[in-house]
Amino acid sequence: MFVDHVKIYVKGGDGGDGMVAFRREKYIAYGGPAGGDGGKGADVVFIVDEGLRTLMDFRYQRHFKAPRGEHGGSKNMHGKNAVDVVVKVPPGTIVTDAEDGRIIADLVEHGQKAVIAKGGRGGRGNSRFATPQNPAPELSEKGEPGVDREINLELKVLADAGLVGFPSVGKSTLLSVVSSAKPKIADYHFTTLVPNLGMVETDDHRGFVLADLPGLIEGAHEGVGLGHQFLRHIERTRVIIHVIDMSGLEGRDPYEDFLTINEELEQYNLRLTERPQIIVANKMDMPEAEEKLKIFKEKLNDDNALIFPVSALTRKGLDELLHAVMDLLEITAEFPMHEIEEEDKETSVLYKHEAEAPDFEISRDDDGAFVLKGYTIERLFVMTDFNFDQSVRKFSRQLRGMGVDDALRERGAKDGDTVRLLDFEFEFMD
Ligand SMILES: Nc1nc2c(ncn2[C@@H]2O[C@H](COP(=O)(O)OP(=O)(O)OP(=O)(O)O)[C@@H](O)[C@H]2O)c(=O)[nH]1
Ligand SMILES: [Mg+2]
Repeated sequence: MFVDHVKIYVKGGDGGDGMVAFRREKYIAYGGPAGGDGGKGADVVFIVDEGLRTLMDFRYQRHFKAPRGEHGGSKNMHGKNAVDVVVKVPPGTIVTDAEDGRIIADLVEHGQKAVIAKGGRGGRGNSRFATPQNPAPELSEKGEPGVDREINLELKVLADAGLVGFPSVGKSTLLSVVSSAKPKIADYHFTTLVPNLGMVETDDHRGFVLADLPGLIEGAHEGVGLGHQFLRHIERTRVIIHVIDMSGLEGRDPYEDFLTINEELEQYNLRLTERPQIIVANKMDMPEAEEKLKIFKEKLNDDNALIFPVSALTRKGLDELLHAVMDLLEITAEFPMHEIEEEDKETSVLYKHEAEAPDFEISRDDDGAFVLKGYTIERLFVMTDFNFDQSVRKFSRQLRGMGVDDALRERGAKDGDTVRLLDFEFEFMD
């Protein structure tokens, strides 16, 4: 089964909690703080494995949760960092955020890696909060929650050249005779339902990857036939091989076919028509083909067009065709698909929460309570250990520093009003 689209859920591991502990030593009445930091939560990491060809495995496993870091211990013991969860994906996998469609990673080469859901850092133990004013703090942080999100995986086959044309013109037959691929071949339309890939080796030992696509018909861009859905697989191809049935056996005019398919490629707005095209006049073994080819060339009236008369059945003309494709590939630059910005490339992962969102937002509940929301403020909240007064005091200082108090006052909050944050409620104090 060819699975080229799937939505999954990923979550980085939470960081381990920091600890509150004190040294206990003989003859020392009050030992200093000795609570260790929590370990880092694991990342969910994707790695390209060229042995994979589809996203089928994701059909059965759609949740990937990385383990949390170990909690910090006494005697300043640092909690262990959790081991990353590594997930294999096929080359050509594009990862986007399911919420806003933004590209998280574009995984192309074998061994290429990207962190898809970052684990949280460990909370700091009380040793780290010691100051001359507060040498024995009863205060520690909980671990930072790992990033979680829904993502879409999309597979785009990585072919150098793609076969396009009407159904039954012989695209699959062509692929089957120039590579070891074994696509289904039959004399009815839409035999090919999903793309097939083949590795082609020319007799002078050059090679390229060739994709055979389901046939196109007029109106494909409006969803007629199999529609455009598979054209995205040739977005990355550098050369388009346009196959035309020159036998005229199905009663269509080869030149009209040529125009129709090009119009469909044009309608699919990924600049497919800007790529070099090689025209394959197939089924030249048939009686009417020579005459039809002559008429085709007259109508086309383009001396620069690359036209190769072949017969996929008798294999005539194939070497010349393959050499021409190879020559063209060698001088055609890769087609840039989407410009991932330079700075993004470096990490290949975006943390939009951290990057863009405001620290907090205020709204009102039906009962008049003020509600605080936002990634930064919620993270601060979940990292606070409310069992310790000092932690609670630190939390309220941090809120004040963020401008929460002022903002609440501006929204009309009065002494004693209720303020909500996640599942926590407190009174506003002016
Ligand atoms: N006479 C002749 N018949 C051919 C040639 N190439 C392919 N055919 C026949 O044309 C029919 C369709 O071939 P396919 O390779 O399945 O065509 P396709 O373009 O892949 O068709 P779809 O997958 O339906 O889009 C089959 O019956 C083939 O045997 C050729 O060079 N000469
Ligand atoms: Mg086919």
